[in-house]
Amino acid sequence: MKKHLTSLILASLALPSLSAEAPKPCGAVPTPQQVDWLRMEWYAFVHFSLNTYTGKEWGYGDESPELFNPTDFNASAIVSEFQKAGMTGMIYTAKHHDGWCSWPTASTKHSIKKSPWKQGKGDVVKAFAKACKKHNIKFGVYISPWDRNCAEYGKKGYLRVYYKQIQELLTKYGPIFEIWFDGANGGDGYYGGAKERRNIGNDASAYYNFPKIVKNIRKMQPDCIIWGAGQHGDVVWGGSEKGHVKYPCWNVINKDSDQERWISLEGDTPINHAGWFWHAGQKDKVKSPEHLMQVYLDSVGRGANLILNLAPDKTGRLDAADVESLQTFGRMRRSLLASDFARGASASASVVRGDDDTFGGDKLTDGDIESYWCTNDGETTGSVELKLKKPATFDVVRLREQIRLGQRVSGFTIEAYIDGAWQVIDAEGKTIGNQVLRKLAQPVTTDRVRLNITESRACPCISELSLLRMPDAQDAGTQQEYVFAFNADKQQWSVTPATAAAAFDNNPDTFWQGGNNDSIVVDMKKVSKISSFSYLPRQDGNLQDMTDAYEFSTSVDGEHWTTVKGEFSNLRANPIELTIDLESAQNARYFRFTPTRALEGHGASAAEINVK
Ligand code: FUL
Repeated sequence: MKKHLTSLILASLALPSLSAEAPKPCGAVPTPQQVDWLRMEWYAFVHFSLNTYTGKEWGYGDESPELFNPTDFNASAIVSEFQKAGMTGMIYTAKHHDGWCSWPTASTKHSIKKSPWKQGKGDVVKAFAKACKKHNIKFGVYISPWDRNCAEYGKKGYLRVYYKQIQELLTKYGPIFEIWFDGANGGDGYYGGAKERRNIGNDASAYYNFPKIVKNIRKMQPDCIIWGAGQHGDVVWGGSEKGHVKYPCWNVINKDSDQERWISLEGDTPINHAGWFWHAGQKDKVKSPEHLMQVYLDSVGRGANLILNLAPDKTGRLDAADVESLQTFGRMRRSLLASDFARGASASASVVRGDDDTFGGDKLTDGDIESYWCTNDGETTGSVELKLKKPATFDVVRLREQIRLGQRVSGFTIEAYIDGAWQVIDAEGKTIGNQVLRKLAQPVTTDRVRLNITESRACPCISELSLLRMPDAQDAGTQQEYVFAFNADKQQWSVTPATAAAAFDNNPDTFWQGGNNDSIVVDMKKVSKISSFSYLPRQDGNLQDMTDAYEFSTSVDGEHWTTVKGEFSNLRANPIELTIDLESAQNARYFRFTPTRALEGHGASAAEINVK
């Protein structure tokens, strides 16, 4: 900004007759903290807690703190991988839904003080905060509002506990760049032994009093970005745990009203198909670097940020396969952004604000994110033609708006001069915001490119146009996007009812639909040892009749059964295959799967069921 102001002043001194005023902001503008945050682009999520040791995605709240005992946890080694990959920060799940606090809190006894690790003297939050400082990346915390351990959850008493926890995290560990208030709230839980269902109603903000929480955070850490908290914070969920953010992507709520407010989006996803926490056997389920690139294009490349989860295992180390994919993607991203063929190109604009060079078309290619090309007030369309120093081949176009003046553009096209004629290479551009990365259908070679702004809420203010080249796919071998937990030989099995065959056909796209409490019985034709089973929910994006609680039984003779019950966690946000470990391995020729609850509706469904 400073640089821009200086050039504005210099320009007006040199050419007093051609100095134009900067445009007024349009709609809501981001705070300086929100701008800095958007420039961070991507950072790590770390889910590491009691669930790491139980194999669950959501703990019930009755897990013993004794479980937490990593033998080889080295926060610095983990954070150095993030830093090496080019990530700009990390957020740690200091407390997940099971309520166990990974720092020595005074708010509850359900904490690391009761864990054997470092004889109860350990502090995972401190270890990560320190490591982030050492490796020069930012540190943030996730602190689940829902607490399935606390006896007072759902009542007033819990709020005192929760506020204390937030205060501890924001006052004892240095600067926190982002605090995450997860949206999953209320439901079954241990709740101090009550073992019941507790609901906080539809308005989570009213129960937790998020306006008050936000006010207090601003006092304790004015630069901390607040994720969630209803819409009282700075950033909200991108809308899927696949990391994709919808496009067009507006960074405002209540758009075009006097209540308009700047709220950015963050796409979140685990690097591993197995889930947010570490799970045995997950090395075969890591997302490929190419998959991660697509996630990056669908989040950062749509004007949002990306938080990518890596989960330490029981020893406290990251999974080698996860790290390899992360580093390969990190190199691909660096290579994508490294050369910008548009840099220094000469420009001619259809219109320049007040004919003032300060707002000229060449601002698109000067490498200065603060300077921008701009039209006159009221002119909401315009184009800039770029002449590159020499022809270049590119397949990604990056555009950035000067977001300090608000998000404006809602339509653009890009053309290239190919074989003696202008050809549209991107006809579908909508919003820009902090940045869009537009992947073209195929690489284009040219020395002339034209940007056309076709629709904007006010005169467009475009700060950068870059022409980039996507590096080649690194490892086509890891492209496979769906891997089942186990490769059971299902061909020999007989399934009752026969309509349930769709849940045993190794095809994630077909699924069985039945009624709640309708059991599926499988005869595997021979006795074997079963230590776990896995369930893949319907994959068609519909939550109706999606089974999220079960009874699972095993039997040697089909008459005497051993049964376990449980829930499939987090399916609403992340309907992935979940593996359930049985407490002890069972000899079985038969197993029975009985759905006992649906996320929505009263029916039941399953896309795939596996045993091992
Ligand atoms: C969700 C949670 O329920 C998941 O367990 C995970 O923490 C994810 C990041 O957010 O809402």
